[in-house]
Amino acid sequence: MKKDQTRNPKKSNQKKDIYLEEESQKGNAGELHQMAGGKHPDLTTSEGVPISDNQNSLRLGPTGPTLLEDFILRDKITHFDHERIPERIVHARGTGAHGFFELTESMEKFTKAKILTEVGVKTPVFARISTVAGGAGSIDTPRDIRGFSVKFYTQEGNWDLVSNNVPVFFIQDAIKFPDLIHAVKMEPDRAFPQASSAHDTFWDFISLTPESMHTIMWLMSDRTLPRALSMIEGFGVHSFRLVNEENKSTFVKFHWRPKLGLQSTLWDEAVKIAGADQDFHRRNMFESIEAGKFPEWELALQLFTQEEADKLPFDHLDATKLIPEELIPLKVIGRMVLNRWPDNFFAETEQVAFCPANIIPGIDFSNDPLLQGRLLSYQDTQLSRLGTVNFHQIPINAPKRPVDNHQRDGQMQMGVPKGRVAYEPNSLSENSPRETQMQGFRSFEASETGEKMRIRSKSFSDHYSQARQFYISQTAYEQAHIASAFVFELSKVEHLHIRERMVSHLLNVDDDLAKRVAKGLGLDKVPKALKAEVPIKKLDPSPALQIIGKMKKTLLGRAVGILIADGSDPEAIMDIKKAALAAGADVKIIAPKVGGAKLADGSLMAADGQLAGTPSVLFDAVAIILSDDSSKVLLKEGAAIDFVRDAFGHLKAITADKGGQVLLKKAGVKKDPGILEVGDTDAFIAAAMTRQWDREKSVRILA
Ligand code: HDE
Repeated sequence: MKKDQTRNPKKSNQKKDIYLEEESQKGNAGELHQMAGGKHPDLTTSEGVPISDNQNSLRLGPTGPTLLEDFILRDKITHFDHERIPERIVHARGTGAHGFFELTESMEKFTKAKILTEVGVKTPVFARISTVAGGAGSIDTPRDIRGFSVKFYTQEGNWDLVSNNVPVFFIQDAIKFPDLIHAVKMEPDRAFPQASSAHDTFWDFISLTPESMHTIMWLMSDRTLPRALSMIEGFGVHSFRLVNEENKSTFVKFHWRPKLGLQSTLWDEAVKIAGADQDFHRRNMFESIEAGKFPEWELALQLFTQEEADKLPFDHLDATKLIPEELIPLKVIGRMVLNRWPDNFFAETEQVAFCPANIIPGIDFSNDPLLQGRLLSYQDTQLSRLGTVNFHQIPINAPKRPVDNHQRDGQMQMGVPKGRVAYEPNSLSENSPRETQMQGFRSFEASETGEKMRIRSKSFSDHYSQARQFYISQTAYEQAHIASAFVFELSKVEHLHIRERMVSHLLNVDDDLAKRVAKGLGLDKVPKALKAEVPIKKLDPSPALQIIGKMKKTLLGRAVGILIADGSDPEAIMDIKKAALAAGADVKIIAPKVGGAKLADGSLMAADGQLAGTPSVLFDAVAIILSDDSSKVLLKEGAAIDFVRDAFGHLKAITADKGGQVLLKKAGVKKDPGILEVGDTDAFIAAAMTRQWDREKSVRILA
């Protein structure tokens, strides 16, 4: 309540008392209003007419029919009926926040874009992070690529960097996009599965599309199971151009790198989080921003010339390829901080309209055929989603520099242009807008020749070398997760020939991977490798492609859960809580009752969550502090046993006192470096900063 008042600091209404007097005629609604308290502005219709009764429609006598003339009812219901707009065809589920971008190193040598040359200037941004396949109301944690869009409101107009959390894409030509999306979305005859790639149509399409093999490796990796939105990387995918004052162009790939480090969940954990908290990522972003722990990323560039591009062992214009950091290093040039939650989800996060074609002087496109198709698609989709050519006037989309041109009218026109002149050139107006030859946007002058044809470049033909490179770059733990993800997804595929065809592709990626998947699928015999279009290269491993290698040993942005009950030891609780808070973690107390627990010293400790609704999947490490009596009671509580068993199964650090050990025993927890006794707090905090990867082979059979 308090927060809402600070967010909506509107002046109070003097006529409130008359309103409240009449409330008495409305049954207990009037009483409830008085209980709600506060000073409120007039409630009005959309036309601004004050409303006297918002509880009852106009009817003929107390039990008579409702009257058609009730314009107040019709205004309210009609508006409600039209509240939804079409959700995005892809990336419908998203979470957005405001913030700023700050340049730390000038890129003047490469670009004239002010946002990339003026060090220290803070440019406002709005970022939206999304899943791809599910609808707007779907869960936050499916196995899926995450979209990562940023709108920079620069002094030279809006620049949109519309990225994903993996650096490559499934297809090489935009014309295949509708097929890809139709294949992954719920199957049209049965309308399921929602937000899942584990079904026949997806793998049918993929197994017939060799160019998707590299991205499929990323999709099956833990990259698509992020721990938090603030722990993902972002990649612009395509090569773009930076263009400097001398009109010299340098190719660029954009990367976002999370300050909290990269981190993912395990598959079993992600599945259980979906049950515990469908809004796990959205809630985490909201709570981090409310707590002043602002998500932050570095912006880094890979810069290269045409000559350097010519020496790469693949075509950089092919969106199924990445440039390993080991070949072209990343240059960190700035940071983005998200520090303000939107005031209204619909007005901002839902209505924001990103478009890769929104670029500014000093930035330009490359010929990547996927990017070229995107330049058309986003504008077009906004027209159907937002319904009018004037969507750029919606506050979240409006540039923060003046907009002036001769475009006029259209549905939902909000501006009131003055004057007689709406064309150019003209001699009737002295202050109508004119082109600015020098500062205005000029496309990079690239010379292009060629035959007009529907053709794919031969330089795009290698579909397996980088897929193989990705796989061999991973740690053994991550390789096992990838193999198991293939087994899980393909086991949901009903058609045997699709499963077999996928294994035939995997033989071109890595023999061992293919055999593990074949075994996991129970295939009688391993099918033959499909014929690759061009010889597969033995590229060197790139450790930068791992997640485990990029995790940071930190508790910042992470959470520790402490399970307590009546009789728990207050000192043990406070010792762990203090140490975890000092390390930067959030700490939550979980108890069998939300009202809290009466501790050994007789004090009442409030709970942040009730045991059944706050499972350990919501935390990165847990402590179990229980009296002997409470532990006996909790031995009969499945939620308590699962709390411990899942923390163990998800490779988390666990500390427990004598009472807690009783639960550990019942849950089958075996001693390892991540299982600690209460009192050894430093060791617990150190173990909480990572996962016990070696434990995994003892808790599940991976492919
Ligand atoms: Fe998108 N994509 N896309 N995409 N995309 C959309 O635009 C499209 C691609 C990405 O938070 C749509 O506003 C085509 C690559 C993000 O609002 C649509 C192709 C990358 C978002 C569209 C691609 C992306 C979208 C749907 C193949 C990473 C969410 C709603 C040529 C670099 C934006 C909308 C937000 C959204 C088309 C491929 C990222 C239909 C045709 C590659 C992050 O226009």
